[in-house]
Amino acid sequence: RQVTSDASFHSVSFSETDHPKVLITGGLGQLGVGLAKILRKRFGNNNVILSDIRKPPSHVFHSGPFIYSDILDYKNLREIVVNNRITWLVHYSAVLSAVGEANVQLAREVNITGLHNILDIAAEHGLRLFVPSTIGAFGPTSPRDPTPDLCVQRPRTIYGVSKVHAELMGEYYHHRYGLDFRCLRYPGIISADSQPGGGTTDYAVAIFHDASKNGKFECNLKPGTRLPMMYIDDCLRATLEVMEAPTEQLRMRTYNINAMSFSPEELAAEVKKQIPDFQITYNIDHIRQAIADSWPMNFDDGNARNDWGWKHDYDLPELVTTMLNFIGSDSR
Ligand code: AKB
Repeated sequence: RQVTSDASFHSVSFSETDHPKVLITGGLGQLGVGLAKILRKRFGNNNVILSDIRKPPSHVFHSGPFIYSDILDYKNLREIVVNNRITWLVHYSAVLSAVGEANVQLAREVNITGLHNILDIAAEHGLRLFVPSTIGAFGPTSPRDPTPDLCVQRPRTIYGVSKVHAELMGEYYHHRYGLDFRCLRYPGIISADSQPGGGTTDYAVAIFHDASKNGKFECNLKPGTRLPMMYIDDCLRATLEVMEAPTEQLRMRTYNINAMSFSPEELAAEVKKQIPDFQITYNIDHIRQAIADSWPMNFDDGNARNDWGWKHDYDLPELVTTMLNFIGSDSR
């Protein structure tokens, strides 16, 4: 706060430092545009900058600040942080699980080298840094039902390895340099108006589009493959909440968050309640199946609930109703 005064009265006006100035990397992925929307509502349109290396669609370009930023280009990143007086950085650039297995070099570059740039810039400029981790940071030797925050983490994907690396590096920078690092392990995120790209949980988004358009869906995971999942609104709210949480509430710097767990056959049964003719068939993608079989089935997020009050709004029935309504109204 800045206290301003003139001859006749004292008034308190809010300086720009009352609101964080946020940069979101990887802003054109599944989550960036949605996060920008809720952060802009809270902190003002001009205080939230979306960035990516791709050209934004016109509705994104016209809805608020957008800039080119390549996380592999340290100088470019530093220039953006300095010129825009950034105070919070949300680091959404990442190559996801299935695409990572098809292109290990790219995943290593973006998810590990890119993260090093982000950590150094954030530490150098005193930023509050959010980096998402994932259920994919666990592996076949982790307890899978449920998976607690602290347990064996030996993932078998480059995506998972890079995310364990991000968790450990962020926590190391926090302890060593005082970096305000905050990290949530997301489950599979389900969204209607943005597409995931190259993940193992993507089927749980595609099913709604195909069910709504064609009344059928070919699933690339086996019927009984149970994975933790969350509706995007819960995920974005959790992200804002952990970013705003007072430091003293954060007993840890990396938390599991969860909403529900289901398998393709359970999801299909719920869709069928609203589209009775809906048919699901299975054509297994063996790479994705092996990944899913090594991931948590249920996710224990008790620490997030106790420490900073995490609570999800959407269970499976609300998720299905919301998704089908959204997609249905969009195509009408
Ligand atoms: C993926 O499937 O790779 C992601 C994730 C769960 O991190 N959606």
